[in-house]
Amino acid sequence: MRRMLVTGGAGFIGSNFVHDTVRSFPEVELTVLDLLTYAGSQRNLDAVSDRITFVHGDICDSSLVDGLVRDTDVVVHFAAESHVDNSLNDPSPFIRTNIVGTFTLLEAVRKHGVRLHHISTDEVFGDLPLDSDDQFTEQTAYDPSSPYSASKAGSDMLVRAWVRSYGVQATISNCANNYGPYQHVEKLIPRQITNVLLGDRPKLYGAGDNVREWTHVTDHNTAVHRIITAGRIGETYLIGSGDERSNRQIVSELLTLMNHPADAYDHVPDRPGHDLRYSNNTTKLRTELGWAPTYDFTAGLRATIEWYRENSAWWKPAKSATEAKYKLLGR
Ligand code: NAD
Ligand code: TDX
Repeated sequence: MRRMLVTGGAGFIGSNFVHDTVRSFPEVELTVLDLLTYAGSQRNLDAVSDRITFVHGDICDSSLVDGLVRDTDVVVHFAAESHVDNSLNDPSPFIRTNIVGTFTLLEAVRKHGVRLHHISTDEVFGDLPLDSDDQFTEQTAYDPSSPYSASKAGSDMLVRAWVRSYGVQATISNCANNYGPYQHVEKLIPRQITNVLLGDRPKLYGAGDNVREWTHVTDHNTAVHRIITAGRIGETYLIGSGDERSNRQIVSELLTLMNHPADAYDHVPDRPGHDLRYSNNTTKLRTELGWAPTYDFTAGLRATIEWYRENSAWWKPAKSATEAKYKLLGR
């Protein structure tokens, strides 16, 4: 698999994946296809611009996608509308990009016999009770809550159907919440770090009891590389670190790391349909493919805070528009 097409490679996880691939697999010829929506920036790829081919375009553009897929050995599909709050506000781009875009890629890989790895989320399974040790597994029934997770569930179902009916060579991974450099300031951790850096207070939805499992983006991408090289075709793999925290714990921890009182946050109205808890059982990935996360959460959070402190020129242009959107939503 010498030639790799990465969709959504100018976004958060995709750009980290491109950086990691250039570093760890220098023999791979990388092409990035990205529409550069509000969530993507070519600047995220500045450090590797001489090592990749960048194509500005839409995964729903079937002739563009067909030509790119024809000339590749593997497609790693990150491109998506990724933010739950945006999907609640306006679901239409989620249906288009996440469902029609994935369909467009599937038709191209089917035609050209190209391997596909589809990046998905644990949100397709719905949520787990707060006061339990329950976990999602690869067998958990899909039960999405938001337009975002429903559109991702739809895309996963298309991939499964194309594997079964057309013999497409595809794998799927469902990861829990990621954190790390280059994450858009709309997401929980960057939003609160940048609020504190600007002298504003973190904003917790509702009581802040909802629990997420936090995986460093590099650990996620290491798992993706393992699946591309050693995963079994047609299989789904769950990815997650095991580091579960309530949103209140996250915000308190980052306030403490930034030398502020641990309770210097505000409560804001809750997200409609807010999933309570996510937790992935990663036994399959660990035992079959020998993957294990390497990041300690507190060390990873500290490094992420430093990254945002040192890269204000990267996030400041998006910050005021993002907060204006939240203001309209009352959050
Ligand atoms: P992101 O929003 O940061 O980046 C998405 C990228 O896709 C952007 O560069 C954007 O320009 C591009 N894009 C959007 N629509 C496009 C289109 N029609 N054609 C081409 N490119 C388009 O997202 P992210 O957080 O990096 O998530 C990447 C993938 O990982 C998504 O599929 C998401 O569902 C999944 N995921 C994310 C997380 C997380 O915590 N962020 C966790 C699990 C899974
Ligand atoms: O300001 C905030 N305050 C707050 O309490 C924001 C932005 C979020 N939250 C809460 C909502 C969630 O319980 O924090 C939690 C995390 O929120 P997000 O960062 O919006 O992530 P989430 O909705 O959990 O989804 C993320 O993980 C799964 C990604 O955005 C998805 O793309 C991925 O599939």
